[in-house]
Amino acid sequence: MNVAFYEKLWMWAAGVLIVAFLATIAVGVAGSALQPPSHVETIDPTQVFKDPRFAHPGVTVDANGATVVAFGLMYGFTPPEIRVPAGKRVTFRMTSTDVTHGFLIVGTNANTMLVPGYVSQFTTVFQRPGEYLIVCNEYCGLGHHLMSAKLIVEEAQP
Ligand SMILES: [Cu+2]
Repeated sequence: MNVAFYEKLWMWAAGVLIVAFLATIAVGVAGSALQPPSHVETIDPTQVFKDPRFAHPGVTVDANGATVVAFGLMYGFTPPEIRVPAGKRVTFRMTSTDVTHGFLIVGTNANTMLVPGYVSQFTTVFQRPGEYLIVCNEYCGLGHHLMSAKLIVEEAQP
């Protein structure tokens, strides 16, 4: 079979691009710990306040790390201030009571959507103590720009 030089060149170029695109996924997963959601958990968005999983929003700390239970609603996060220990595994469990919101902790790799009807969960570790801004990064309505919260990463007790 006779394949023209330029056709071969473009086929190789396309092959190299495919490998490059797959490599960016591999680098994202291995290097930056970017992962798709690990599980699917549903919730009735009209019953979030009554649901036992979200009845007590806040932080629970135990020997393995911390669990944060929170939800987004127009136009804020509950709780508005979250305190977690530095250097420990922190699992966030969140949902929305109304429309789709975003949950981005600025300057970290913590970033998820809060979709009504679903529980968003991810685990991360905050190494640097300090104060971090949490913003909604999914346009959710007229008060979207007001929707923020605070994450305080506290130095681990010696
Ligand atoms: Cu929002």
